Amino acid sequence: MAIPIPSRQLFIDGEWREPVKKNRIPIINPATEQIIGDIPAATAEDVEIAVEAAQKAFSRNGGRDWSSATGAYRAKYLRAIAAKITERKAVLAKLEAIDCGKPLEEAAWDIDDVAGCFEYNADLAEALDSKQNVPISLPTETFKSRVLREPIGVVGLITPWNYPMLMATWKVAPALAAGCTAILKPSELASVTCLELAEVCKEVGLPPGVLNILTGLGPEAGAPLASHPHVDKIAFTGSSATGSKIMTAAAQVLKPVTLELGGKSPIVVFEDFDLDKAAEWVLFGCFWTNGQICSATSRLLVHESIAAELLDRLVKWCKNIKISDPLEEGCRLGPVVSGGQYNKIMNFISTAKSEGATILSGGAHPQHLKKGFYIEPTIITDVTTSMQIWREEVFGPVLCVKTFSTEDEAIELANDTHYGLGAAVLSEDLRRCERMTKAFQAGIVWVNCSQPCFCQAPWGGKKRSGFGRELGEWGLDTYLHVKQVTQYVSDEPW
Ligand code: TXE
Repeated sequence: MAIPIPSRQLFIDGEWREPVKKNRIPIINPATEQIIGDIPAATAEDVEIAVEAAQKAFSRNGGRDWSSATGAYRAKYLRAIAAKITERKAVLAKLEAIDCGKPLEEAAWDIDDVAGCFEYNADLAEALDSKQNVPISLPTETFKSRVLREPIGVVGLITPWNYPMLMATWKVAPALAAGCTAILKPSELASVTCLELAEVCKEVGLPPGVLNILTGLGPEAGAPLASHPHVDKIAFTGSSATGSKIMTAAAQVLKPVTLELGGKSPIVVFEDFDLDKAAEWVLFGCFWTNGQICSATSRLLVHESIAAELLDRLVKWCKNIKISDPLEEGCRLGPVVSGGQYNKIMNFISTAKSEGATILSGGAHPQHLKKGFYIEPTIITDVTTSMQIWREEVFGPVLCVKTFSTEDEAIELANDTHYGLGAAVLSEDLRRCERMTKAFQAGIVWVNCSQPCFCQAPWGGKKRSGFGRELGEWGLDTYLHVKQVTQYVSDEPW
């Protein structure tokens, strides 16, 4: 059953605050196309106030500030946030399912991951305390060198709508663990659970200004954050086009950026792999979260000898799964996030048809649903490598398929993309898997699976899928500044 959407304001300096221009953005339920609430729309004026609050929280004069507190102190807050999120899991999962159209069961997994990521970063924060003043061995005894790891400063975190709370957490948790203070700008298409994160922070008594949450449009709230001279770093997940704009803005003030952008990831299925298991991974890899995953393995490369049998299994699944309101029991595929995304995906499908590809399954709005941004799971064959559907990120429930005959051909096709986020290989021959792993031009490789993600393991891309890593210790490092301290320790005059 649907639940009411809480009405919230911007979260700045530990308080709810109306946006300076008092504007709001409607929330549209993608399953019904109805307006179900609204979120505040921040502008440059609000960014200014939030940056000031974050600066103050980073280093107060006197008193205990976030940046110089111990990691153990910060970890207590991260653990308290994790506990509150777990307490509210049922409500948060529902809100997320309603807001972005994700099946409720998947939304619930995401909320577990959110809590897990805060917990894990609490561990990293504690461990940071013992990683200060690490001595460096020098080829002389005249000097001593050591390394301090300090928080970068005030960070701007700009996030997308496909995993609203989880993508925010991938940035917020390590930023806070490192001792940075932050301004989070979630996507205007799905901000509801990020505003609930603000409520959680209030309840656990997170010091004011440590995390500020500004909802709003990209050009109005995101752009001023990216270009702000007192925001010391930007972490972004989203489209390559917006990533490029953010990097350009950041370059004006020479601030570091980490970018997690789009993808067009391959899954390569060899003839020796069990067909039922292969079908499961291919489907999960492409259609989970309604296909709206940056790392979705949306290009299936299948050995020609098993292509017909595998496709048969995939089509059967596509025709039998439950497509419904994400809150309905057993829903496997909900609507895509917005009308804009719906039209974009439908255009990809019609361009593929007009370029000569075959829509083997799906390709339309499901007939049993009158309203909502639903798209049937779609499988496209007879694809050439020059077609748009092969080259561009669709970000919806669309799988395109090509066959191969040799391992070399599979590698060439797999790497035939500007993107380089994920790649998967399914084969019983582990030596072959190892060769493929090395040959893939991608930041993440899955062997005999697709998509599993753990907050302990590094996440990020190559080529136009971006750079910098999130998660694991690598994720924490992107919020830390390494300071070299070298001391003259000899009694002899220099
Ligand atoms: O992305 P945007 P959109 C891809 C996917 C999708 C396409 C468009 O292909 O179809 O992007 O989605 C903020 N300065 N991905 O339009 O614009 C924006 O408000 C600063 C892949 O939603 O990249 C939001 O918070 N910020 C992706 C965030 O950027 C700006 C996940 C992402 O929005 C801004 C989502 C600006 N000028 C979409 N313009 C992935 N890698 O997982 C927008 N924003």
